[in-house]
Amino acid sequence: MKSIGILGVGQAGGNIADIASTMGFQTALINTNQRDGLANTGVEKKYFVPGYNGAGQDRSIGIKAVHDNSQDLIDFVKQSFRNIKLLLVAFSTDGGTGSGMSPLLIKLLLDQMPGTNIGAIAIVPEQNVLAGNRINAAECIEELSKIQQISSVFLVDNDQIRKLNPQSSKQHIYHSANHQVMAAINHVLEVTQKSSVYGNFDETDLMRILQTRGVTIISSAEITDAKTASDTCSKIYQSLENSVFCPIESASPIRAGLIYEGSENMSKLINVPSIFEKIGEPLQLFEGTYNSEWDPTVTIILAGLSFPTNRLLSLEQSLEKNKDRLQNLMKKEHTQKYESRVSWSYNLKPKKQAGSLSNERFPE
Ligand SMILES: Nc1nc2c(ncn2[C@@H]2O[C@H](COP(=O)(O)OP(=O)(O)OP(=O)(O)O)[C@@H](O)[C@H]2O)c(=O)[nH]1
Ligand SMILES: [Mg+2]
Repeated sequence: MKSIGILGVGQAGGNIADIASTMGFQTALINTNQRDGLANTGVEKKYFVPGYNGAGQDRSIGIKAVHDNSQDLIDFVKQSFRNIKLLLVAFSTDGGTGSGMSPLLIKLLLDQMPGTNIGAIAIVPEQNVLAGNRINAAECIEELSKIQQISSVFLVDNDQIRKLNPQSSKQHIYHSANHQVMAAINHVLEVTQKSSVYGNFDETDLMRILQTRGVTIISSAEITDAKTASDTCSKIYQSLENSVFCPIESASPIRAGLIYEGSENMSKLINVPSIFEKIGEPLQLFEGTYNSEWDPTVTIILAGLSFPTNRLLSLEQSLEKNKDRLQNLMKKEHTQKYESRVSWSYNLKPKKQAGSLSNERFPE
């Protein structure tokens, strides 16, 4: 049984939980919309919030759904996962259900499941989403970043997939992002089950890293073509740049993991100080070295990173730029009306037909 559980909230969260099920993770999902959740056939345990039919991108509906059903939600989560060391709550930050429910739900679960570490897999939307989605994402990420006891937050960046495949369909971007994040987490968890005489990276090491509060990123670099230690460093940086996660912006991991799988010969090209020269030396580093005949690969886990201000600023900037127009749009919803230029003609209608609905425009 894997020691990490995946709880999907909302449609994107359910899709991630679905993929996690195929990899053997314990999974469950929560949604306000039954139809969305039922499509995730790989996930057996499902909770549909009674009386709701989606949140229509309105975070306050997601928040209310948690407030009104908190005990049932907590019971559902407790019953759904057995002996896990880390629960990752997966959701998109820019819809209504996952974005509204998840930060509050994580806070409740941290209170009610004291022995379990709880982190998040939060999806950051593409650049081309509209204002309402950007507002949701900004609010959700701010709330998430303020949770005191939270473990790793993985920020899955849909834009990263778009960057590498500009012509892709939305479905392809979503599927690819979901698959890559779960494959990355699955890979580091599976490494902890292998044994090595050279240096084991065990489950305690992994949990120590993933318990760290802040943003976490995992990436793997294949180093077959590397000739020097500096080539290896470049390949690692490149893999961090192109991973499914928001790229790192500031050199400040608190804890890190470095896993090498490959031939002994190639392992000579790994120079730890030079790898961390640019990234910044962490407080603790957990290493694992595994001999294998596969292509030599270096996997790096960086935890305790800061939230990527520039990436999030790029989401917020267009709101800032259009502030007046957006405020006017909001005002318009309540003030707009149509004034006919032929209102003088209303008096021409015969009085009798006005019936009981006659109003001041049609005085008796
Ligand atoms: N990576 C990824 N992103 C997704 C997926 N599905 C939706 N998204 C993203 O999530 C946003 C929509 O969020 P949903 O998860 O559908 O929203 P929800 O939580 O179900 O909330 P409501 O539909 O408003 O009730 C989109 O704008 C995308 O950014 C997915 O499967 N994978
Ligand atoms: Mg939905």
